[in-house]
Amino acid sequence: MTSPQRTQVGIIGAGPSGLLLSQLLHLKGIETVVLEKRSREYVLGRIRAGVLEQGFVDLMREAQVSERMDAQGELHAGVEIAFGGGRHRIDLEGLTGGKTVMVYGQTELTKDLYEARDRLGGTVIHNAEDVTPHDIASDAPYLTYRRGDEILRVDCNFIIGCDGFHGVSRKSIPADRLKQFERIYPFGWLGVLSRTPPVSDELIYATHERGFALCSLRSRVLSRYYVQCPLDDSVDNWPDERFWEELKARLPGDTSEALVTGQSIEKSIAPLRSFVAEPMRWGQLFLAGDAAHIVPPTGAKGLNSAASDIYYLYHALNAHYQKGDDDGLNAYSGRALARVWKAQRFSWWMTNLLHRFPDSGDFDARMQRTDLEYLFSSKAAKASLAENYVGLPY
Ligand code: RFL
Ligand code: PHB
Repeated sequence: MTSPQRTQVGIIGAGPSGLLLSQLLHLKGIETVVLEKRSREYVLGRIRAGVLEQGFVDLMREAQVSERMDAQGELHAGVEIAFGGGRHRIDLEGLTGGKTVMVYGQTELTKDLYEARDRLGGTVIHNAEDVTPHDIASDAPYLTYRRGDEILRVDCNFIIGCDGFHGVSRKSIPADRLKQFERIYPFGWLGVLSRTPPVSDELIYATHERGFALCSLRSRVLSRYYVQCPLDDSVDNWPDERFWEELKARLPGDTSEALVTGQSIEKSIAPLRSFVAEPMRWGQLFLAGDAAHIVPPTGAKGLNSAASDIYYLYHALNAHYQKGDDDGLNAYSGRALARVWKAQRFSWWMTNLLHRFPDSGDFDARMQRTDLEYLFSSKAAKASLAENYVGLPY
């Protein structure tokens, strides 16, 4: 083994969580090394989230990576819910005292973060295999990884696990100390990206007997659509024509008439899962983002929950290095989890409200309808949806 590299904070994973934390800490003079299993091209090829809460937008600005987002992202003051042949608008701005969300793709945001890390000379090591945290319960933890035949070592004060749901960091916490909560939903989302103008200026969440559908967008010329599909389905079963036909069938008549279809440029199926691991800290290892929790995408909360973890961690690490104050680090797991569980609740509620569950009966169907009718008739219910959708305070 070559002599160890030394850093202050070792970060596993170069998704949005790992890159954003590394960038924020760098601006405070705190050194990081980011170890990523995949290539940069692979990371940038993933099409995922599109809706950012105000808190996330503010954090991107603080990280000095908001220039393109501020120029090209779209502020959305409302979302719509399509149901029973009509469309009902939730006035996010009016119901929350002026709050909005930003529509800007995770792919673009990740690109911006990579560019900022390059500009400041940040260390992001790609194709790092077999990344392993060691001695996490001691005050001298370290990471090892493999490149080809070479085993390399990074010594650090803290290890931050930003390596997503399938990463190694959560698995490094002793199993008898980790409590995991999980719900797997009996369906997935089939997503299509197409170079077509979006069907509506605002997002439309549609609930229909045939299943859920979502009309989202990345820009005025790039649309992102989803339909609920069986869990064991394959994209091979979904030629573009079938996808457009199914999407149209789930939208109100005037909306499906207005829909501009075209060739898909990406098509994938994602399973839906709710998951939380507690605690989010073990010794000097801290979990953040999808490494610690997953939500079904219905509430647009996955990436935003990752961002709130990064917010708490960034401030806690900064207080440690600048003032020797460890209160934030000690409070991290509890503070992050309190917000995470609220995002879990909202995502679970939105998923239950808008999807068709294969095993549900007449009673469940009527409850779902009543829940929707109540929502559209009650300002308080709409305000509750809006407050959660724009993001609870950090
Ligand atoms: P990521 O993005 O999964 O990044 C983890 C990184 O760690 C790497 N890695 C490893 N590196 C080293 N060693 C290992 N052993 C490693 N194992 C893994 C991986 O290669 C990867 O680069 O986690 P992060 O950074 O926490 O970010 C989380 C978000 O990506 C995720 O929450 C969102 O994409 C979820 N999500 C949405 N969130 C929203 O807030 N709003 C949305 O509108 C939204 N829509 C979505 C979504 C997720 C979706 N899918 C496909 C899951 C829509 C979809 C369809
Ligand atoms: C997306 O644009 O990919 C998107 C938007 C809202 C969601 C989920 C995904 O709730």
